[in-house]
Amino acid sequence: RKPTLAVVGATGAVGSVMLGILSEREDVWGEIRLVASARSAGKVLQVRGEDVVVQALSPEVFDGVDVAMFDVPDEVSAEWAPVAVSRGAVAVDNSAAFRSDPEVPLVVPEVNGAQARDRPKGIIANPNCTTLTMMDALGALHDTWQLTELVVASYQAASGAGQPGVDRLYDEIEVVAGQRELGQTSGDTAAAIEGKLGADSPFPAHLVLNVVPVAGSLKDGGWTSEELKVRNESRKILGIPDLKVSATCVRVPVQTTHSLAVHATFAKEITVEEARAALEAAPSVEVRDDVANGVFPTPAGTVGGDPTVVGRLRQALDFPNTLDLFVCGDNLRKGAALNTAQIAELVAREFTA
Ligand code: 11C
Repeated sequence: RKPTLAVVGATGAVGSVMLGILSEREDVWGEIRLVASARSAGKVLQVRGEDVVVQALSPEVFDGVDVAMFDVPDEVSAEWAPVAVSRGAVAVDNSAAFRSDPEVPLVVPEVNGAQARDRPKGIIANPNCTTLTMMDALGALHDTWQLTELVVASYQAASGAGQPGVDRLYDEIEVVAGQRELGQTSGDTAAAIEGKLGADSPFPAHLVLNVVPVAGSLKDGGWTSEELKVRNESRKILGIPDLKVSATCVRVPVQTTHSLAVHATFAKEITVEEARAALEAAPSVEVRDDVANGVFPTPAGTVGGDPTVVGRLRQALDFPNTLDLFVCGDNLRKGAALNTAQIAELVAREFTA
């Protein structure tokens, strides 16, 4: 039989992309139930070309559900994913609530999809979009050359902070549009933006005409939550508990698609030609690497697509086992909704196999 799916958080930034993805992909689902907070209950959304009325989150909404996807804040997932499981569903959770739990697999189907079956708590976690952006590419290289060290700088889009992040970026753009005197004196743009929009923002500094080297919340030792997620989640997904990782996560004025400058060191010497061949063979990776002809990854050239786009492949001049590369991935698609949908489809196959 075709399993029943619940999409919890259907009205959010990731949820909206999810409805599009569920409408585009092979239809493995019977009923699709849309769930959100009581505030959004009663709204009508389209999925698979049909109108579906959003239901309020409650224990009963999971009755008869086989797979429940959660695209909601950590604390909502922490409370409600176990409720869905207690009502008989497998929960596929896109929050950080369960990712570090040893009894919850953290899955990227192209890298460690088989682990989705080993879920003692009935929960499967979806990684953070920043980590996910590079996992398909690094997984393809790790298979042959064995990754040992990872040094990363991220260039993260506003939509990583959800719809409020996107709204803030566009509001800031409106404030500076046409104001060519701004950006020449320290604090001038911040003052203009705060004067019009106030200081309350999803970001710790204005994004427009700027980059902000703080993404996520501040943790011990001056690291941010995003930087620690890159380290912990890369280790868990790739199955390398002692992988050396150092990340600096930066927010940039891009609407959607995270980018990463990656300095990846392997146990064996790797050439650009070998790496390119391995990346080209990876079905979910697209190589755009011909700078002389203007071919390289950009967020604007990646957004809205499924593949991870990889380019700027270079053998590090002073590190023979190290490859430098630039990776872009749509943070709302492969970074969130698409990967969650792929995991859910792995579970759906168990019903139809
Ligand atoms: C951002 N990567 O760009 C974050 C959003 O752990 O799932 C996703 C946070 C998470 O702000």
